[in-house]
Order: sequence, then structure tokens, then C-alpha cells
Amino acid sequence: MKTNIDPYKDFVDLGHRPKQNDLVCLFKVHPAKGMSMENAMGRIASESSNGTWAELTTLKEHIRKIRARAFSIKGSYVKVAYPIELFEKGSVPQLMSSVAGNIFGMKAVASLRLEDISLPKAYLSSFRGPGFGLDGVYEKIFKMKKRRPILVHVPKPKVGMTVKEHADAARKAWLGGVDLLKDDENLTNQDFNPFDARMKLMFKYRDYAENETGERKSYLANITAETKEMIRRARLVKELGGEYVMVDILTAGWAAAQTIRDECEDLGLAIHAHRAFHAAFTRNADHGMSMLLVAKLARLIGVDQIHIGTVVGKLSSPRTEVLDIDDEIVNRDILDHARVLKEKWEAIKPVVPVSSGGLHPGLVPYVMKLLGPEIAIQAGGGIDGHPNGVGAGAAAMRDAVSAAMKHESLAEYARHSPALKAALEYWGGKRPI
Ligand code: CAP
Ligand code: MG
Repeated sequence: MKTNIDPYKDFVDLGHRPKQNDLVCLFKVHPAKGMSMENAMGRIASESSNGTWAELTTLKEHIRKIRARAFSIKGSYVKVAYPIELFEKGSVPQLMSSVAGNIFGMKAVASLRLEDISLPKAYLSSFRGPGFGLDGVYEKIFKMKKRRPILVHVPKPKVGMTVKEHADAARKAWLGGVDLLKDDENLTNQDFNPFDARMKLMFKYRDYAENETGERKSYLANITAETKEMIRRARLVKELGGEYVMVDILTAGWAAAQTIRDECEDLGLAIHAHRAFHAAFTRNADHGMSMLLVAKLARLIGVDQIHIGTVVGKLSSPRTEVLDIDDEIVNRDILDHARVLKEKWEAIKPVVPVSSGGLHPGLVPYVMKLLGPEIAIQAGGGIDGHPNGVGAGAAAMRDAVSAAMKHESLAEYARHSPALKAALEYWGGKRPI
């Protein structure tokens, strides 16, 4: 029996007000040629909830009741409210299949970008959030009284070094002043550098560096793999005395990230989220999904650290985007503003913002002024490219952090730091591309 309900118009209601438990999505929409905004909105709300192109004989009132409603248009920005019943709690894959699924390919839109999702408490509370979070990382892992940026080194070349070469670079960087050593995103378990052998030597050298310096040192072991293997690798890291794992959360996938979050709850390990692949769908300002939302979902699942950009480094990360992500992952009460929806994070802990990609000592003050001292600053080439080698590179980065903490200029501080002086002479304030 036909219902005589228009399959698309039924999903637009400009007088609708979202209910307390609704999820609200903010989309940037450019309708296809010849398609009105209202018609495009109806199609987006329909396909991302419980509609399709045809008038359905199977549609009943209880089903219609939980349809999405596009309820606001402001220029290219459209808001859609989704009743919570549409979603499986505690599942980011299901959320993504709904509101970030088929709709990007609809002929009704020339382009479509999912900017943000406002999550009600009833949905938010079905996730754990970070186990450590920002305070846990500072207090439990680093036991730092006065918080300064956590300094991270990513040995370069990214891949190709043997276990011994990699661990030697790590040891020099730790001794030079780096807190955390991080595998690169594409270094996992290759023949030239097998995972298990790397772990054994890295933790041995880590312990040595801790003894030598009297400082806490830690290691971000890249466990990215097929999910069962990731779990095995996380267990090995724990067994060898690690505090963290690193996961390429987007190439591994949302489900894998959730699985690892659960495993790390049992193991008591923190999670560093690398965002490799994000720019494939976040970089186009008119199409795809925002990096802000990637970071928000990562906080929801419960990573403890995530990459957010540098503004001045080698990878594209616009200033407003970096600042908005920083706000979203660090604060508890996010206010509605351009392209960002309000959120109350309730009991979900803040995440450590990670600034990385093309950084060297000369850029440290900019990053610290932008994001403050409670961040992780990473450098690969900015340490291994130092003219006097890895140890000097690490010392120069550490001294740049110390200078910025004391609000002293780098040039001034370099008078007592030959390593920093050499770095400044070599790179100055260069912004790599
Ligand atoms: C940095 C890095 C990081 C990127 C990630 C790299 O190395 O290790 O993976 O910074 O970027 O391989 O590029 P360099 P983002 O210090 O040598 O640039 O944080 O933007 O995701
Ligand atoms: Mg890298």
C-alpha cells in the first residue's frame, strides 16, 4: 500500500527543533546543477537515515517517526537532526556508515562535506574515551610537575634502517633530551626491521637512557597491522615494559581503533593516534569530512594523543583548523561557532594535541605560542637533519622548548647552547614545504 509520502520531502522540516537526544550533523552542501538546496537536503537526510529514492510500501509510522530531519539552511551549511534510535551505541563504524556513508556519492550533490556532529550525552556515554588522557600522560607516564611540551623524535629515514640503526638513533635522541621516541607511520614489521626484535632492543635502550639521564623516557611502538596481530603486538609492548602503543587509526580503521582501545584498557597502555590518510578526505574544503570530526571521534573512542597539525610545517593544516581541533580535544565544553557544533564532553577526558611535520628548533616558539605548553612536539628531519647529528638535533629541540618555556628568544638562549646555535644557523625560521 502506497503512503503518498514524498520519499525526499518528508526528510525536510525547517520548523523542526532537534530533541535532546538527537545527534545533529553540520554539512556543507553544494547541490548538483538544477537541484534546489531543499531537494538536496532531503536526499542527504533520507539516504543517511532510513529513506531511499522510492515511495515504499514497507514504510510504517514507527519507522517514519525515527527519520532524520534537515532543519536549518544557512548559505551552504545545512543541519540535520537524527534521532538516537537510528544508531548503535558504542560503534563509530555504524555512525560513519550512516552519516558519512552513501551520501557523498549522491548525484543530487556536486559536493558534500561533513563538518561536525553534535553528540548527546546518551550517545557519548556509550564510549570510554581516553584511559589516560592529557593529565594521565603527564602525571602517570612522565611524572612531570611543571608541564612543558613532550618532545618526540621520529627517526628518519622513515623506513629502511635495521633494528640496530633505528635503536642507535633512538638512544642518541633520548640521551640528547627527547622524551618519547616514535616509530614512523609506515614502519611496522618489515624484513629489514622486524617488530619483535625492534621492541626488544628499543626497550633495552630506553631503560639505559632513563638510567643515564634520570628522566622518564618512553616509546611509541607502531603496532599498526591486521587487528589480531595488533593485539599481539600491544601485549608484547606491555610485556617489555612499554607505556604506549601507536596506531595509524585511519588506515587501520575505526573498528580496529575501538578494538585496540579496549585491549589497552586491560593492558593499561596509552594510545598515540597517527592520522596518516586523513588528508585524502579532509583537505578539500568542499568535500569529504573535517579533520576536526576525525579528532572528535578519536577522543570519543579514547586515544590519548592525536596529530592536529603545525600551521608552519610541511603538511597542510590551516591555523583556524588547528585551533578548532585543539579546543575540541582539550576542553570539556565546546561552544557553537563557525563550522563547529557545541559539545559537552562530560566525563570523557582531554587528549594530548600532537604537532608534527616539518618542525625544527626555529619553529618551536610559534607552535608553543599557538597551542601552549601542554602538547607533544615531534621532529624527524628537524633532529636527524641537524648538521652535527642526532644527539645535537635532540639537544637543539629540547633547548628550543626550554627557551620558549622561559619566554626567552632562541637567539638569546643559543648563546649557551651550541646545538641550538648550529640549528638556527642552518635552518633559521625556514617553513618547509
Ligand atoms: C614527521 C612525520 C609525521 C608527520 C605527520 C612524517 O616527520 O613523522 O608522520 O608529521 O603529519 O613522517 O612526516 P618530519 P601530521 O618531522 O621529518 O617532518 O601530524 O600532519 O599528521
Ligand atoms: Mg611520520
